[in-house]
Amino acid sequence: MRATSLRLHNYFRSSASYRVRIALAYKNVPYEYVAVHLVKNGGEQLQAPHHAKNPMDQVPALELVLDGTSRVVAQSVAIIELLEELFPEPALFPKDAFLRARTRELVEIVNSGIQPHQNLAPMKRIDQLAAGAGRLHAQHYNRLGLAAYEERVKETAGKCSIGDEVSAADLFLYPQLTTARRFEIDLAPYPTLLAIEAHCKTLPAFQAAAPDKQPDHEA
Ligand SMILES: N[C@@H](CCC(=O)N[C@@H](CS)C(=O)NCC(=O)O)C(=O)O
Repeated sequence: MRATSLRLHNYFRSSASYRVRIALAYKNVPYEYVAVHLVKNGGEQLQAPHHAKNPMDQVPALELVLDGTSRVVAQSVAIIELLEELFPEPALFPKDAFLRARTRELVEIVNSGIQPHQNLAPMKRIDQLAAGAGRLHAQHYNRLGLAAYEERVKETAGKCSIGDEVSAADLFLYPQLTTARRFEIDLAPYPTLLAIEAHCKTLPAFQAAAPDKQPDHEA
């Protein structure tokens, strides 16, 4: 299948967008950056043009032409798996079946165990139910998920989560640690995660995808 004209609808500070930016940079795939501001104009993700691309009203969404047909895919896991199929090298999933499953397990610890709890919309909803509780809720699930990741990853970690090669798991962990700092989580209890992060920080794909390198970055 031939993929052309990739456009990533995303937001510099979004950790789910950050995962996809790392994948695109790691696989050296050129794309157009389309900024969707999650706060300005009442939240551009909630407006009709973006809703048509992702009915969950979230970023990222990847628009692309596949064998001549215009398509849109949302959800960072689905996007990264599609990129893996379209651009297999360098691989983001190990060849070994167990390690591939373990990669997906680590991905899900972040993707479903942590990130949904710190998202803007649920935090706002929790704040409506109990003022100030949204942030405490996000902090709780950050600690829970990072502790689980730390415990699990010790079995496979080398320089990265799965041995010494970058895998999809690192694409989910790395942005999550940036967000955890924003929530003032003490990361000292997770030394393996910090060592993986320090290694990934030296890699060009992780550097290029950083929020402060994006065209819509705001201090
Ligand atoms: N599971 C989704 C999560 C996407 C997501 O939560 N995106 C956040 C930014 S990181 C968002 O658009 N939030 C907007 C809102 O909550 O209004 C994915 O992996 O793509």
